Amino acid sequence: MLFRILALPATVAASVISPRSSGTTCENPAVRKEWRTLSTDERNSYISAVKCLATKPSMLGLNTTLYDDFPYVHNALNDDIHFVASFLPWHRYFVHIYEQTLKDCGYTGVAAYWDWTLDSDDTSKSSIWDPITGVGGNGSPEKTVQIGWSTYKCVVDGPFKDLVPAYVTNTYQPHCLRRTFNNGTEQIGNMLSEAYTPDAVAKINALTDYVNFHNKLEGGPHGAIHSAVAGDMMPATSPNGKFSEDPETRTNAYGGIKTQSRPGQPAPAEATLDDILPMAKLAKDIPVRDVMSTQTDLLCYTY
Ligand SMILES: [Cu+2]
Repeated sequence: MLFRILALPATVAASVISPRSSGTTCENPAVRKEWRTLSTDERNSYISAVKCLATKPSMLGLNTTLYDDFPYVHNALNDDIHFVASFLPWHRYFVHIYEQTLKDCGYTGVAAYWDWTLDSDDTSKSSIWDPITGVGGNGSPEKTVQIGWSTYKCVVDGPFKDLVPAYVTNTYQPHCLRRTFNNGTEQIGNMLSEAYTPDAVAKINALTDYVNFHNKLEGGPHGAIHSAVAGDMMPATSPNGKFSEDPETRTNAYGGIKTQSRPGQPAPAEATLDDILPMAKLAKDIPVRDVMSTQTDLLCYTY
């Protein structure tokens, strides 16, 4: 998925807003699985469904594929959904829509995620990059693509080596799937893993203030993994948004800035649970409060 590093906004005090009095239930939540715990059949089924998306027409009326709708919408809304309060609920809903769309393409399994902490000892050697059991490896210097002024390395092995993503921005620009493992330098090194060791992530999960939690998560492990894999990032879901260790008090903890803060502009409004998550026609726009719990009819999943 496309990602651009943005400046962190000034921290704004969190407000805890009264919870939703909801009658919805979720009797049989889907249990999302870490990639390595999927069986061979489950992995193959997931990969086939992702490839299937790339054979179906856009649901947005674009001339590109259903697969491309996701990076397209993510990029189109980039400034509305990053470094703002709605970062977590928006991405939670986005992953849900992605999961539903995979099901429409024949996937019968649960959403898969990659637990980065398991690989933080040596991320570049992770089995997630295996050409057979994973999603293929680092880009190769043998096959590159020129985009603008830059040259990028293409993924040449694994199930997505022939994928042709259409967008880098929102302009049609078909290209190979790109990855350039890095440590913030020319070196692969430890791929910025200090930001997503089990210890680093546990410290963030222990934060009880929503704004602090969200800023540290987005700016820390989330930003590090995007930067360290680089290129187009990987077409898999991720386990962001797990702020549920203490559901009684934390499920409806929400607050912070509604829009990005910009120098010279008035201070952004305070975010509320009634704010609408824009989905740019990918799905229905819904209020933040509808995705604060994963145990509802709408989402109905757990980890
Ligand atoms: Cu994003």
